[in-house]
Amino acid sequence: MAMLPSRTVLLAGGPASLSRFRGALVASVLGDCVGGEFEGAEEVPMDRVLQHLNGLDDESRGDGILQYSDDTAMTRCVVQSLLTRAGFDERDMAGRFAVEYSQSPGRGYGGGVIHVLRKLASPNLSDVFQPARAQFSGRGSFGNGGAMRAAPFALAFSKLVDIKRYSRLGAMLTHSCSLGYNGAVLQALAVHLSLHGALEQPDDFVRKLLLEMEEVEGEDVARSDARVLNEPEFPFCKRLHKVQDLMERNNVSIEEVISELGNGIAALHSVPTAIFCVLHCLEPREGLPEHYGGLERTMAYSLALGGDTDTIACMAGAIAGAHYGIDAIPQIWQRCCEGAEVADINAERLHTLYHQALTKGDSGTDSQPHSHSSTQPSN
Ligand code: R7I
Ligand code: MG
Repeated sequence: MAMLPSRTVLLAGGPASLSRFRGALVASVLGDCVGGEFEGAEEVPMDRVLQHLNGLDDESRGDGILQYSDDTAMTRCVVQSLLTRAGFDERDMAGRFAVEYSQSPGRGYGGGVIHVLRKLASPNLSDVFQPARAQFSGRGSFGNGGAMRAAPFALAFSKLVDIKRYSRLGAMLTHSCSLGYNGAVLQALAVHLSLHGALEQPDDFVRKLLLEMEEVEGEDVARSDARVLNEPEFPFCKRLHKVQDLMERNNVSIEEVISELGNGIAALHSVPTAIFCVLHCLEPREGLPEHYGGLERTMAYSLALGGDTDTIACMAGAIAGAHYGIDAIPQIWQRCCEGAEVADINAERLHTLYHQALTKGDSGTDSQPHSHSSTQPSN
């Protein structure tokens, strides 16, 4: 018997459709912008979250009222670099981060990363990965700053090997600890799978992530970083197993999600959390408005966790947007967010680049958007 396409497939289009590309980039901006309100709160009563989101429907509040933070600022740099260079170029990307920070330093950057961004502005810098390596006594940052800007790698490259390689390198420009850059790899993989419809089978989605991350975290450097930071080996895989456990439970409280997965600025305490938010909100949930679709539920739920709300909602937004597509994001919400229009235009450009590369690859004339990398970062 032929399977009928699901409602999401009908709405969002097939794998890697334009709607999914637009959904991913625009919903990541949305999460960043709406999440700013609750950043740092311990846990936010759902009533307050819904009040905030309902307030966005007030036409009189004007366009672009919610400003984006470093999440979107850096994501835009990644996108511009990938588009301009038609692939990964670490010097170009690093230069864009430095210029963006110098022009607009008040976007809420992490306390450590600003030192990297200042050093990246130096014209005499020969190794653009060096400033990140010097962070935190030479261990590098484990913050989620690499992961928050990882979605575009899944929209520029179609092969898993490229997505893993370049999302890692892109993150290493500021985050050289494996607990930082592997969070970026996990986030990019989640967006990639979602873009290709894998959230239609939620259990498989997590199993596929686990399969990839077991390889990623099997590296010696990841094992030794985990030991040094008093984490178990395969820390992201461990969290993905917790995601599986939480998915199996009928009733999961927000307190349990926070205590099991975290809601903090470490990549380990936020990327698996964002993934769980998306999975949990695939179905209607008690406490969330019945008229909300999955994208709206994901936004509301991410904010209710408190903590690093803008970044968790930004990452959950990218994954959910790639699943539900652009039409799932209320127009009025989009209009409230600074940078949503630019994200939409960029998504279309990435979609063109992605499919051009695929066509060339298929005809055997070229492969994928390529690398201009001259150096490889040492660990
Ligand atoms: O990771 P990053 O770019 O940003 C993290 C969050 C995001 O939500 C941003 O939007 C922003 O709001 O902050 O910033 P980093 O400065 O690299 O890391 C953030 C913080 O994590 C640092 O300021 C430290 O407090 C902490 N941190 C560490 N502390 C001790 N040892 C990160 N790595 C370490 C470490 O190795
Ligand atoms: Mg943030």
